[in-house]
Amino acid sequence: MKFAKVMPTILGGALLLASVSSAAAAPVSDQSIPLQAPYASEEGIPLNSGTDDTIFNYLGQQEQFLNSDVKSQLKIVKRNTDTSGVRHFRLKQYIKGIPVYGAEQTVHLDKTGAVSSALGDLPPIEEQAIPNDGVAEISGEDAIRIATEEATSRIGELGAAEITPQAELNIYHHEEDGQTYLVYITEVNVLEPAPLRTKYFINAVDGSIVSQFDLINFATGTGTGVLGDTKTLTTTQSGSTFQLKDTTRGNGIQTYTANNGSSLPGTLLTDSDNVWTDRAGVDAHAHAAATYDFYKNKFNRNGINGNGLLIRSTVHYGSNYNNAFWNGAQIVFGDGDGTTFRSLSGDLDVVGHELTHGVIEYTANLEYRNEPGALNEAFADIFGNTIQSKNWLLGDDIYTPNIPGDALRSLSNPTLYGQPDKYSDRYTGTQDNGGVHTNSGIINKAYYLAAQGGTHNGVTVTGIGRDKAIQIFYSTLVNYLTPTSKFAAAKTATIQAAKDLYGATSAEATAITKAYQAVGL
Ligand SMILES: [Ca+2]
Ligand SMILES: [Ca+2]
Ligand SMILES: [Ca+2]
Ligand SMILES: [Zn+2]
Repeated sequence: MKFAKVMPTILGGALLLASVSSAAAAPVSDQSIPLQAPYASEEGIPLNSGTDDTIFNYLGQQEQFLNSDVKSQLKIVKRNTDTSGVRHFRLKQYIKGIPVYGAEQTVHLDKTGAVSSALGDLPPIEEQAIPNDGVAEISGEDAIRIATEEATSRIGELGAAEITPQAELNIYHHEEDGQTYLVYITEVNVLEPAPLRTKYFINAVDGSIVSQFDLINFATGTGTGVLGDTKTLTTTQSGSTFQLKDTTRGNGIQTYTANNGSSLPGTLLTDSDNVWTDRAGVDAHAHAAATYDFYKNKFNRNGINGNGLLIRSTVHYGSNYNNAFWNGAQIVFGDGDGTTFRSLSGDLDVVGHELTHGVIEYTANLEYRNEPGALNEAFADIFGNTIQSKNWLLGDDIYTPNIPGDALRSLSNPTLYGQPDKYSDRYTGTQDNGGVHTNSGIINKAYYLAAQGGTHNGVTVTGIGRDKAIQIFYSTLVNYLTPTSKFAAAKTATIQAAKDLYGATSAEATAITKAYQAVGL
C-alpha cells in the first residue's frame, strides 16, 4: 500500500513518465447483437467453438479489425461465468505471434448468448509498423543486463534477485510519443541495498531504455494482536513446537519474521505452547486469514490467483520501518517507528489492501502508473476498507499511535488527507508514478457514495450498501478492466457490471452512474 506520506527515496525522482493523457473512454457497444445461444449448460462455460466464434465474429466487425485476421491477432485467455449467468471473455492481442503489451479486450455475453458489451484498449498498431519486422537484435540476457545497470546506477550494487529476472519480447505502444517499439520487458526485484522493483521496456533493436517505472506496492502496516486484543489463529504442530502455518486456506498462509533484518522471507515464526506473543506476527497471520475468507465467502475466489496461491507474510522487516508492501511474491511489514506508525500488520484494512494488490496483479493487472495506477490503488483501498468494514478510513488502527481519530486516507472524505474528491482536481504531475496514491481518492469517493449514498457536487446518490457495491466493483476488476484502463473506462465498466448483476434499469446501476457523476466522471 505504500503511503505517499512516507514514500521512501527509492520511489522518488526515478520515474520517466509524464502526466496522465486524457484519452477518451475505450469503445463500448451497448447494442446487443442477437446471436444464437449455443449454450446448454448453466454451470461452467461450455468451451465449444460456437462460443468462441460468437466472440470473433463480433470483434471482426469492429473497425479496427476490418482489414486484418482477427483470429490470428486475438487469443482468448480467460473465460468466466458470473452468478447472473453473464459470460465474460478476456482476450490478448498478438501481432506476428508477439504479444502486444497491455493490449487486452473483454467481451461479455448475456444469458441469451448475445454480446452485451465489450471493453478494451487495443492500441492502433499497423503490422507494417513493427520495427525490424519483429526481429530482435539483442538477446533477453542483454536486456536484463541493461536493466540491472540502470538499477545499479540509482541504488548501488544490487543484492540477490527476489524473483529470477525474465525478459519477454513484446510489441509496445508508448503513449508518451505515440511510437511502436519492439521491446524486452523485464523486472529488477531486489531488497539490497534497498527494496526496489522496477519494470523496464528495453528496445530490442538498439538496447535503449524506452520506458521504466517502479512498481513496488508498499503498505503500511502493524498481533495478542498489536492493539492488545486476543484472537484465534490457525497454526501447525511440528514435533514439540508450533508453526505460524495455516494449511486450511488454499495452499496455505505462512508468517515469518525478518528479525529486523532485510532478507525475505526470513524465519518461520514458531512457539512452544501455541499461545502467541509476537503481536505483529499474530495480526499478520490472522488478517491474512480474514482477507482470504472475505474473497472466498463473498466471491468464491480461492486466494490471490484464484488457485490457492500460498500467502506468505514477513513481519519485523528492517528497523523502525514505516511501511508495508507486496513485492509480487509476498507481503512485508515494518514495525513502524512508534510515532508515525506502529506495527503495520495491526490494521486489517492495510493487510487487505496489500493482498488485494496481489489479486489485481492476477486479474485486471492495472499498470502501476497514471490513471491505471490510481485505479490499482483505489481498488486496493476499497477492498481493504470493505474487508474490515469498521469505518471509511484506511490505516487508522496503526497510523500515529499517539494521535487518535486520524488515518492515512478516507473514502468518505478524501480531501481530509490531501486527496482529490473530483476529477477536475486530479493531480497531473509526475511524482508518485503520476499520483497513484493521490488520484485514487476520486474513485474511493465514488465507491463510498455508491455504497453509503449522499450528495456531492450537487449530485445525490441513493446508497446501495457495501455488500452490493463490493460485488459490482469485484466484477469490474475481474471481468472488465484491462491493464491500461483509465477512469472513464472504469466508469463504463462499473456501470456495465452493475447492469449485469442487478439489471439494466436497477437502482444499483443508477447508484453507480450517479456516484461517478458526482466525482465529475
Ligand atoms: Ca507462547
Ligand atoms: Ca483500519
Ligand atoms: Ca492515529
Ligand atoms: Zn498500495
